[in-house]
Amino acid sequence: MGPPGAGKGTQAARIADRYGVPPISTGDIFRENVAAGTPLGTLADRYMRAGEYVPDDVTDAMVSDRLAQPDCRPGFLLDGYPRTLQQVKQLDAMLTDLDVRLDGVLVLTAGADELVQRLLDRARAQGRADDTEPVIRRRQAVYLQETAPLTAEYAARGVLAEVDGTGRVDHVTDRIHTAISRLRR
Ligand code: B4P
Repeated sequence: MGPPGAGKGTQAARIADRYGVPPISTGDIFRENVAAGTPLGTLADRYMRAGEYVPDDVTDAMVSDRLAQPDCRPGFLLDGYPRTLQQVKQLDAMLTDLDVRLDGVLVLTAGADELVQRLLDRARAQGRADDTEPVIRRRQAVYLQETAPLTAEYAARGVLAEVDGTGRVDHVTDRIHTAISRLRR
């Protein structure tokens, strides 16, 4: 978890590689569907361009299908899911069905202005449709309202680790490995 631009996608690829599990990014799956012009992509594109979350029922069904695939059997790393309380409930149900335990939840943190700058830099490099300043500010507001409160839920379960997402990418990765070692103890 973490606000837009905190480094979720960047770090998820590295961590998943280290543990030999697939990184499952809801944002990436939506963008793949947009690029392929599927009905799911057409729907998701509307929300993403506005900086809003894609509706829970659509997102939950997509994640459920993905987790049922054989490459997820040894475990998986979720990037950007769950983002709402409803998604937390649905994920709990999916994990129960799969007989899988949630090992931990990592939250990457960084200041709002640094995050906007990162995303504007990415806009220049990659031209993502939702990386314009007004949409970035909206994504930050949605995160604060919908997703930030989930950390209290996971902290109460004793599975949460907050990780400083600022500084060099390698240093953030090192901090994440330390946090994972603590969670596994
Ligand atoms: P995401 O794709 O998850 O987009 P994001 O929040 O911006 O995270 P991302 O992974 O791209 O950014 P990262 O921090 O890695 O979601 C996009 C949209 O999809 C959402 O707004 C929503 O509409 C929809 N969606 C996704 N999941 C959903 C769900 N569960 N429910 C409903 N809707 C959902 O990287 C940002 C930039 O920072 C990169 O350019 C990177 O190079 C840079 N960076 C990373 N680490 C850095 C560091 N340490 N220093 C400097 N730069 C760094």
